[in-house]
Amino acid sequence: MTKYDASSIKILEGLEAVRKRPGMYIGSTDKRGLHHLVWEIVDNSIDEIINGYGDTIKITLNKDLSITISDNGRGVPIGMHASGKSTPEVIYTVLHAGGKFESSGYKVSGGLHGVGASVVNALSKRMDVTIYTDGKISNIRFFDGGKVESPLKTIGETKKTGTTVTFLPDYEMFKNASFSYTTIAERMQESAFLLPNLTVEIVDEEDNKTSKFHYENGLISFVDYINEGKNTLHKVINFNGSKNGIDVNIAMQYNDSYNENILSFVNNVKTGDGGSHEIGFKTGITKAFNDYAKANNLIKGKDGNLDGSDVREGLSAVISLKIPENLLQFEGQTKGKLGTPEARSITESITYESLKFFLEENREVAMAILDKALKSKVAREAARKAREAARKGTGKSNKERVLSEKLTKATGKDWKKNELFLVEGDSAGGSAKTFRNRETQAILPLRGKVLNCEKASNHDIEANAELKQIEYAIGAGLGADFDPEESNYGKVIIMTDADVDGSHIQILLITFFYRFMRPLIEAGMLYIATPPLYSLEIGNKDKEYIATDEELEERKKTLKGNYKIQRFKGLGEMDADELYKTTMEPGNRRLWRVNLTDAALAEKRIHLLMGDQVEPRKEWINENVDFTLEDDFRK
Ligand code: 1YM
Repeated sequence: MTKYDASSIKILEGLEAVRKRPGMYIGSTDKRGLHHLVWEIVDNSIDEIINGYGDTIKITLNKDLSITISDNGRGVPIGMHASGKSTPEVIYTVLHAGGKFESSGYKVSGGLHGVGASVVNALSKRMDVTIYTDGKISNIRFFDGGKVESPLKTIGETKKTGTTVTFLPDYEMFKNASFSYTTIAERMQESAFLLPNLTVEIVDEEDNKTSKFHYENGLISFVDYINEGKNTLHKVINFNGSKNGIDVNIAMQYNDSYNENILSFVNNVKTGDGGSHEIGFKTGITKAFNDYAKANNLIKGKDGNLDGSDVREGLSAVISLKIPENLLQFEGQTKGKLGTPEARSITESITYESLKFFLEENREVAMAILDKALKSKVAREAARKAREAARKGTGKSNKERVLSEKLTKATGKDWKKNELFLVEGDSAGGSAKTFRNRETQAILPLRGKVLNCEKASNHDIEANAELKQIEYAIGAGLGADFDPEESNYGKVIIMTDADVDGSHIQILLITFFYRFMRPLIEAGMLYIATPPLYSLEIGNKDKEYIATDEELEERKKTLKGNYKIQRFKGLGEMDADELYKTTMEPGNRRLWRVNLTDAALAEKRIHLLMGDQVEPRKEWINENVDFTLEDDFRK
């Protein structure tokens, strides 16, 4: 018989709190939250490997929708805890248990990480932990959100060491979510790049897929991977150094594109919003290239200096820092930005010294990169002169002419409040014009398909009338010259039909913004409007609008008697006032913000999905798109 004493009741209350408010512990209960459970368990394995124990992690997606994660570290300690319970029982049932989170020198405690294995248990239908340590195999099992089904017991002998955790998420809480092989594989591949002694194996029992990641060359392989399929100017440059307990490791390589791709990590956790280490790196490379260019008479005087943006054109780089816990500072809402001031000066000096040395030793590489940077400088200065001329009135006419034909401007002067709608088709554009908010909303109708910027040459893009209109309407430049602070609008909103063509136009436009106005996306200024799919009329009541098929199904269950459902095939089928009310009016409309959480992944996806190589695209689509879910196309 189980005895419930005061401490057991407290533990159950703790786990219950997690079940009541899962979002507080794992962020959300969608796909992202579900995968958070995996990272929670995997991070314990990774910590063990970083500390020098074990070298392999295996993840299996089981047919019964549970997942198994195992490592060959020391194994979770199996001794008794002061509370009279076994250590594993404490680790998997007590919130925030695990003294290890304070003790291990490099653990990052910012953000959502490290909330503990007990949170995973609380949100699981079943959890099974098998530990190989001290010559024994020990097992403990839980059910229904962390209740002990079978306490820790020895089930055999072994010479191995390690930990294996299997859990079945409580899918009542994670409705409609399922584990994604691709998501897990991509994240684990990233860990394998950062930890060169790690091997990760991933198995999907349902689809009979497996992947294995191991990269002895670490960051060099990471940059090779980012630049895969691009024309690179030289071999990957790799350097590292260490000062005051901070380790810096950097790999970088230029390709012949205009895109900048810098990824940074601190203690193996991605710093998606950059921070002091990225600033140090950027300052370091700018100085090193300017010094080299001056020493070799490629530029003269102060006016000749290369800008940071000049030396980052076509650059792919990965920056990885190890910072002791007492120096760690994270900033920003998502704690994705490094604050640690020392990281800036240390990264800058290691970058500057190493790159300076490298350039002196590798003249050909130095000249190839500088040639590109100097061209960027010329283009940047020409663009600035053109802008200044436009401001003074000269050269203005072309821009005005391009726009006057198409753009319906907003009358308000506060750019942050103003919105630019890019509307599919002239007829919907016309409706949008009549019923917009004249003060804040501007309308630019787009005719037909937009150019695919991933396939087109820069010349084609420059000559494309539609894209020119967008560039001029926003008025903040293009490419390296783009500055979101100069934008005429606080929001740029893509409004297309809710069909396959509309989705295509969306992705073509997003590709354009990603390639040529990426800071606009990074600043959270790009949006997608979501017109309703259906209208519902019941007798003579006001029309209702329904956004998705799921919502329609739900609504239908509550309907009795006579009603009329209309499916909108396009924006043009709505009356002008309907379009405004449902899709454009602040407060009523639903906008999706386009965000860029994973720049490296976005880069590869855009290249893959919008580029000119057909086979890899087909492969990816076959693996990742579920053709039975017609609904996905609208999203
Ligand atoms: C599949 C999940 O959890 N591995 C794992 C966890 C631990 C240890 C080893 C470990 C850590 C330490 C000492 C230590 C954990 N230990 C604890 C605690 N894999 C997985 N592998 N001995 C073993 O950090 O000192 C929590 S997790 F709290 F007991 F130390």
